[in-house]
Amino acid sequence: MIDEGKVTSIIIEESSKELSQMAKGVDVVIVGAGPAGLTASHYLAKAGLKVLILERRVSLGGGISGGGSLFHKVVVEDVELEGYNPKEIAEELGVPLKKVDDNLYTTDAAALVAKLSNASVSAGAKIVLGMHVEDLIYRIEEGVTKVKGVVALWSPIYLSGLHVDPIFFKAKAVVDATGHDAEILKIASKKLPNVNFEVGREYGAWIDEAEKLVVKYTGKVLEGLYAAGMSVASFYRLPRMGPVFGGMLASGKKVAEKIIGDLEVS
Ligand code: 48F
Repeated sequence: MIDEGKVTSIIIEESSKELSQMAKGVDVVIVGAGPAGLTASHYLAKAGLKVLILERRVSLGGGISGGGSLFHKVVVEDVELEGYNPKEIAEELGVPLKKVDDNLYTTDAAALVAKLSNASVSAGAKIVLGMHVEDLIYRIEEGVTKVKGVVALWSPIYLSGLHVDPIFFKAKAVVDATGHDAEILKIASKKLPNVNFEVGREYGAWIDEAEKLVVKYTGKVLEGLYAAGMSVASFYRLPRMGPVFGGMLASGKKVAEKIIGDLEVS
């Protein structure tokens, strides 16, 4: 016999225990559970870091699921992008690939979502869905603005427009993996002192350039704040690439390695 009240109390107690632990501080908060955020979380968690992904939707995968105009296949390439090979990363994460051209492979959008999500949680990353990040925690140390965590609201509260105060998650590093909108970089540009940048929108489509440049420019934007995936393209005004996902995987892996280096994980 399963008691209804017990089910609810288990959910609330177990969630609260974890959320309260994570609020006090994790190593990395990743905003957005798209391809870049999920890939980054796998490598960060695998390196032993405490990783929390906050995703405002109640689903994983960001822009993957829609494939190319809702066709259910996506493309990953076998090329070197600034030292990262997307096909090799996909294989490392268990994504089933079919060769369709000289250096092009395809997989189901659903398979990519499933395998990246599995790689993330299996490595130990924690994913909280339905959580909208709306602001940043910061400090100014010796004149330098440093990001120290995020300010978040459950998505239904955010969407309702109710005047409800948010909750906080402290972190040594925050990653903007919010896609085209580069929401966290926009927040930084508007809400943090001594930050002198503006965030625009990516240029039109040019796959070869987009895939290389998005990996090249992936990395730290401010002390404590990093960008991965399409937020990099918006921030640096790079071209877009559509349903080719290699650059997102490579960008996720690169940002993870950068943070691991910066946090000096041995
Ligand atoms: O858009 P998204 O998939 O970003 P990505 O990882 O990959 C981009 C590709 O999907 C595709 C492309 C390249 O092939 O052009 O678009 O860079 O995933 C971003 C996730 O962030 C969530 C959003 O719901 C999505 O799942 N997100 C955005 N803003 C917030 C957020 C926010 N303020 N708080 C929490 N989650």
